[in-house]
Amino acid sequence: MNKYIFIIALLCAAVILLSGCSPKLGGDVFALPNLPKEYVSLQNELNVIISNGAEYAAAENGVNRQAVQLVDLNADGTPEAIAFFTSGDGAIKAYVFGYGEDRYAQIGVLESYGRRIWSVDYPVCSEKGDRAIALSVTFDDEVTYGMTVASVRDGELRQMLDLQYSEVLFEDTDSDGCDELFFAVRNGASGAYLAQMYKLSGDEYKLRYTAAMCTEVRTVANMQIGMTADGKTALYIDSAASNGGFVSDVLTLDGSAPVNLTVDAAGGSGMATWRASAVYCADIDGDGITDVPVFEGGELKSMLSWKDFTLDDTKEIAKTYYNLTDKWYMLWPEKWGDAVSAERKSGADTSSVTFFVPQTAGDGYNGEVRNAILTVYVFTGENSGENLKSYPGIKVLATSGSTVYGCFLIENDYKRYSLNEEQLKEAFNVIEQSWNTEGY
Ligand SMILES: [Ca+2]
Ligand SMILES: [Ca+2]
Ligand SMILES: [Ca+2]
Repeated sequence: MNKYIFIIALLCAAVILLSGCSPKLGGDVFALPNLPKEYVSLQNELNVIISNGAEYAAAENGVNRQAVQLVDLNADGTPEAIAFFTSGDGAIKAYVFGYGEDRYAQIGVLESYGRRIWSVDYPVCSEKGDRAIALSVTFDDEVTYGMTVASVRDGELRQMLDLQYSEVLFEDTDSDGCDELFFAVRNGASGAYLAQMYKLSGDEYKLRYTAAMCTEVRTVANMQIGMTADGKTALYIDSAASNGGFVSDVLTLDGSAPVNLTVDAAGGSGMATWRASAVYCADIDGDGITDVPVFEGGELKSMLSWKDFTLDDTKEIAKTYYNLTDKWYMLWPEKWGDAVSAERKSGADTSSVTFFVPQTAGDGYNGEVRNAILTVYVFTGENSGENLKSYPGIKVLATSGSTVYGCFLIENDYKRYSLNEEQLKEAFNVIEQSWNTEGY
C-alpha cells in the first residue's frame, strides 16, 4: 500500500496546487515529477473535469477527507480512484475511475446535491469485501444531511440508496462481514425521530428495522452499538432533548423487530434516561455492557446514576460525580451514600471540587467548619505545572495534555467516609475528548 499512500500524497499536492489558493504561475510549474504512467492518465482525466468548470471538493468530517481517494471498491486487489468535485450550482459529484490496461478510465459518476461534502465513507457491502461509496452532503439547515450510496457491480457504478438523515453509523452487528447502515431520521412535518437499519439483501440495501425514538429528541448527538445486560446487541442513541438536557434510546436488534428499552410504552417518553448535560452512554464499569447515564434528582446536579436497561428490568450499576466542565468523573463510593456532598470553585486556570460531610451527618462534627473529606484540583493552561507547585503536598491523580489533576485527602474525624489515595485513584477518571465523526 505504500505506493498508494505516496501517490495519494502526490495527488493531494496536485489538488492543493490546483485549488486556486496558490499563486498564479505558469502551468508547467505544477507538472508532477516522475508520476507513474497510470497516474498521468488519471491526472489527465481529472484535468478534463476541472477544465469544464468543476472544482475539487473534500469532506469536512470523518476520516476520508482527500479530494482524490484510492479505495479498492470491488475487492479485486487494485484500488479504484474516487475524485470529488463541486460545480458551484449545488451539484456534488464523485467520479469513479477503474484501472486497467495501464490506465485509469471512468467507471461512473455518483451525483448528489447539497451545500458541501459532509463525509465520505466506504461501508463493506459484500462478503468478499466490496466497498460502497457513501457520500454525505450538508443542506442549508445544517442539521439534516443527504446520503447517496453507490457501489461498483459488473463494472458499473450503481446507486444503492439515497436518503436524508440526522446521524449515521456503519457497523457489522451480525458478523456476516457486511456493514449494516443505521440512521436517525427526522420527520420534517412532525419533528419526530425514527431509528432505521438497512441491511444488505443481495446487491441492495433493504430497510430492515424502523423504530420510533423517544418524543423528547431535538437533535441526535451520538450513535453506537453496545450490549445489554441480558446479552442483546443494541443501538444506543444519545440526543439533545427538546426540553433541555439529554436523553437516550436503547434499541435491541436481535429479534424480528427492534424493541426500545428506554421509552415509556404509553406515551413514548424517554425521560427515564434524562440528564442535564451532554454525557453519552458508555460502559462505565468496564464489564462489556453499555450503561445509560441518568440524573435522579437530588442536590448534586453532577450526580449521575448509570443504569442497565433490559426489557423486564432497570438496574443501577454505578453512581458517578460527573464533572463535564473540568473533564473528570469519579465513581461514587458506596459508603458515601447520600451523606456526602460536593462544592465546586473555579478560578482562571484552576478549579476545585471539595467533597464534604454535611452538618447533619454526626460522627464528630465540630460545629464550626464543614468537614471536608477530599478536594480534587484541576490545573489548566500552559502554567499548570507551575500552579500545581503552589499547592505543597498535593498528590497528582492524572495528567491529560497540559491539564494536571491533583488532590488533597483531608484528615478528620469522619473516618467512615474517608478514602485513601489508592481508592481515589481507582475511582477517578479523566473524560477524554471524543470527537463525533459519524461513528468512526
Ligand atoms: Ca478494485
Ligand atoms: Ca452484517
Ligand atoms: Ca457496564
